[in-house]
Amino acid sequence: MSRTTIIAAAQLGPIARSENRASVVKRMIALMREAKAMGAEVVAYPEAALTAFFPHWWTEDEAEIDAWFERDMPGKDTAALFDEARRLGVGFHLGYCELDLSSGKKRRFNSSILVDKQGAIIGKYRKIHLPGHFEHRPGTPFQNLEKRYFEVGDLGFGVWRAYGGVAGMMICNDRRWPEAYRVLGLQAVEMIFCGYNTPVHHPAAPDHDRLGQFHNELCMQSGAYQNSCWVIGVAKAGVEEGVDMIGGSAIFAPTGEIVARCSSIEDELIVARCDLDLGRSYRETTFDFAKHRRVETYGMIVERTGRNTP
Ligand code: ING
Repeated sequence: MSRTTIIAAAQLGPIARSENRASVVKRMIALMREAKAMGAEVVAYPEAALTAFFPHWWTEDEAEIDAWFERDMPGKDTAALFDEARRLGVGFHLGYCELDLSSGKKRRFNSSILVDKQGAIIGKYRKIHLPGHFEHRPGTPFQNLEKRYFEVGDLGFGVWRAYGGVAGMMICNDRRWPEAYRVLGLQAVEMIFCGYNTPVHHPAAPDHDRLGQFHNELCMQSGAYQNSCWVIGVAKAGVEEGVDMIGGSAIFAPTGEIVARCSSIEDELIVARCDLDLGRSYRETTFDFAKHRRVETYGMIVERTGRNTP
């Protein structure tokens, strides 16, 4: 008898700078209720799901920057989401901007959490691959200042027993780096939750724009297939403060197939019955790491140069 978990991806449309967290949480609760009605046991929300994606614009005002972060999780506005999850008996994944004061120093991270059906936080991840640039680039149509506003995540890629299996997380640009999936795959991850805010236009490489959706699916299909796991990719989509972002939220099977995909660039829910044992035949044959990987041979070269050629 296979272990199945019904997983929902709750894509969000644009969030205006002026939209407050309470209003966004209301949108998220509506999607959570729809997910529950469709039998979902866990709902995944996008990266930085509570506010507009502020790394798309430049500011040096410390107070303005801090206003985009959550000091507490749950906080006064997100408590309603935790309460509703508990009431419905649904777990959830949430991407948010974390302000950590626990060390006595202000630390800012692009983070995500896994919450169980009782509303308890069971896992946290802090984004490692921060794309974009640190300096202001006034000549471009928008910025990507994640290197300025966030620290590189210091929690590594972890897995947790959750939602009937083994769950892990990554955030947005992480999904373009195969090592992110492999570190989770080496921990026998069965479902990876990944939120994203991905502009259609890439100022540094405009010729890539036409392939944005293709690359989005390519990296998550390969990550799922090469690590015999489910991948749930959830977008913040649509034109947000003048930045057009891709949608394409989807649920990827360990076969590499897409089993559900959003068709809009607004708030939209997709749901899939995920057989957590579907990856087993891949993990025990093609991707039997112990039998086929020879990391002792190529490990040194890749570690030293980051490439296969010395
Ligand atoms: N956004 C984008 C992403 O990785 C990007 C940035 C887009 C990088 C296209 C490279 C190519 O999807 C975030 N927030 O990481």
